[in-house]
Amino acid sequence: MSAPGENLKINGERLWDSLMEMAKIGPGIAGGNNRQTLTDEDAEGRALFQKWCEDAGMTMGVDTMGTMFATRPGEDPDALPVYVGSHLDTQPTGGKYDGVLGVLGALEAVRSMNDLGIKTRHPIVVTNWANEEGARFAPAMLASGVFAGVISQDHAYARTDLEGKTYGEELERIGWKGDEEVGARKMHAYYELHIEQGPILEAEGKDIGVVTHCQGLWWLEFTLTGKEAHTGSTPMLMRVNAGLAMSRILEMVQEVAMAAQPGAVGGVGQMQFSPNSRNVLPGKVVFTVDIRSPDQAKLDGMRAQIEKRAAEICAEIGVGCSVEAVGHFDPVTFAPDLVSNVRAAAERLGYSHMNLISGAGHDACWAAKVAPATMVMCPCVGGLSHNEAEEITPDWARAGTEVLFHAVLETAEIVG
Ligand code: HGY
Ligand code: MN
Ligand code: MN
Repeated sequence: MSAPGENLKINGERLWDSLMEMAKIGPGIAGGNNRQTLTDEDAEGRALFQKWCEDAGMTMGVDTMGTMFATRPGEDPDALPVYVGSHLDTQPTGGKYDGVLGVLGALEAVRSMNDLGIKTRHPIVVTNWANEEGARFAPAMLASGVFAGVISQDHAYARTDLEGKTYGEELERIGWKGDEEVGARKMHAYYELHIEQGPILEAEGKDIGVVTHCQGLWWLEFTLTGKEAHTGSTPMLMRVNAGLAMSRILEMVQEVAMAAQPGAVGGVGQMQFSPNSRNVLPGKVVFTVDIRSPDQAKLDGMRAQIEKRAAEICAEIGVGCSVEAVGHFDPVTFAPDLVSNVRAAAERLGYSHMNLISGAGHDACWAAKVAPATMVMCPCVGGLSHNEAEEITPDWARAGTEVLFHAVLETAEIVG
């Protein structure tokens, strides 16, 4: 099929209204969102998304991990669907657009197909992946990881949040455990629109990121075992201070990541002290080191260095040290044909664009294991994300969605 004409546009106002409507569900305390996975707020957002999909003539399926699949029929009953989606769950202090733009942008593409009376050979499936963020239940991209067959559903169901609730229990509790077998669906292709969550596109003045790759990731969960003791009466030389060991490990992670520049990041976002009392030295400290690089050797080299040096630091202080890899994916190369569709769509529509490696992980990284997949990115203000002040412009949202729309139509093949 020839590529769709540059006149095929989406309804940017309708898209923006839907983004703002969804943002009312699970509001944060500073203008963003706290719609964490499998919370009542997540359930409310899911219900609204389902209503919108059904209003657009789609039928909803849900799998046993809670991922939602809204289908717009194609003309060829034998043609595998083109999947288009992202995630509606947010960080505890998340923005209004991370993930949400990809789900509602995909919905807008279908709404626009309806407006324009477009028929496609392949069905279109708008997808809301469960638990992309991994903030409440580690790891990130949990449901898409089960879908791709790299994480077992049993493992996923047993993941616990900080209150000890399990994924499986919470999915049942909110009433969004579907009946479809995870991964039984087969994809012709997968597209995901997402904000960049970094500063490059805005700094370069580009409307569109043509995403060629995504950097790989390790989440290393350290458990350090010290000795609970009085912070006042315990002499310094008698302490078995797990908190001190943790601080030295954090400093070392920074050193390792800086020494691996360019193209490497490392840091810690979550830690727990136990008993977490002001005047008790911690008996246990648990924290997750997040390291990433687009270069496989660099990524694995950082992991090896950090684990080796952490063991040395703990031995020196006399603190017990164990580490578990609770999240991982290798660097991803997206499907060149789909990447070309995105680039051609941006050119046809007159949007400035550049190749980009995604710094953040996305469900597309796991979808790429089971089907040709790629991403479209738009800038975000100051490159800020995972912060309630995350912001984009309506023009960026429209441009990204319009490019997504055209690339999807190219793959789904217009037949009438
Ligand atoms: O961690 C990530 O890269 C994604 O935002 N879940
Ligand atoms: Mn995201
Ligand atoms: Mn995120």
